[in-house]
Amino acid sequence: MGSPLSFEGNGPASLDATSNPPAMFDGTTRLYMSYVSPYAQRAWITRNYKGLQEKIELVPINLFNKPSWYKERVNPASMVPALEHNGKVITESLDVIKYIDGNFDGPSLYPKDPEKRELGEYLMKYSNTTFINIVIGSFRGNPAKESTPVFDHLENVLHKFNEGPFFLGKLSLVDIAFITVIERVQPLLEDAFKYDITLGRPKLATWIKEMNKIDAYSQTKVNRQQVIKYMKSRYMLRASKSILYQNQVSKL
Ligand SMILES: N[C@@H](CCC(=O)N[C@@H](CS)C(=O)NCC(=O)O)C(=O)O
Repeated sequence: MGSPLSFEGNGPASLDATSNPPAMFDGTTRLYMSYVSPYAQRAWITRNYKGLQEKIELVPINLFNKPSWYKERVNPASMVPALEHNGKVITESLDVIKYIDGNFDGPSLYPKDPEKRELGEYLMKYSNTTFINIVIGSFRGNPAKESTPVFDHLENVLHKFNEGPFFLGKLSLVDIAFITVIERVQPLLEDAFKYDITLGRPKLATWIKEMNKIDAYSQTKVNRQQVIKYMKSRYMLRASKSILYQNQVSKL
């Protein structure tokens, strides 16, 4: 029986501490991921969008009951995602999505235009640092106030290129980097704080709608109620005295 907070997704069953490792470095390209992780989800979306379902095998890892071989043989940092390709392992979600985009067939997810690339680099880094830190930090205080500048910043950037509803105009790795985080923080902000991040932010509202129309993304989404339950347990019940519970919620 899985823990009440672990969940499976739309793909193969997760490997846990009782599972054998795959035959590593046998020529198969493998994406080690988790259905619960926004970082791993970025790589999963990128793989799907580029039509690499047959070329990159998904290897979901149960982060609540992780196999010991994962740290020993795949990623010493013990985190997902990790991509096994051509005898090496690439880690860190932003590096993994850039690697998949640059080294496999399928539609390009990064523009050639230097101005867009520069903004794209900045935004991807921002999605993993300032943005996520401020939004998650605000859950302990007043999110409507504290996270306003970062959502306003996204709204402003979305006004920059008008050839499409996405950050760099056309869909890119930048959109993929942000949507998996938005998918988790937006429901929690609405449910627990009655804060609608799209109110007064028409570009952000349209961007979220457009992202949800993309199958490569929608296939990877986690159920909204599960997200809310998980996010509450992770960020709003930190004082819980249950050690088991603390272990279960320290995965995101
Ligand atoms: N900076 C890393 C963060 C990856 C990360 O934090 N992954 C989490 C899941 S969301 C993880 O694997 N944690 C290990 C664990 O829970 O045991 C990236 O962008 O890939």
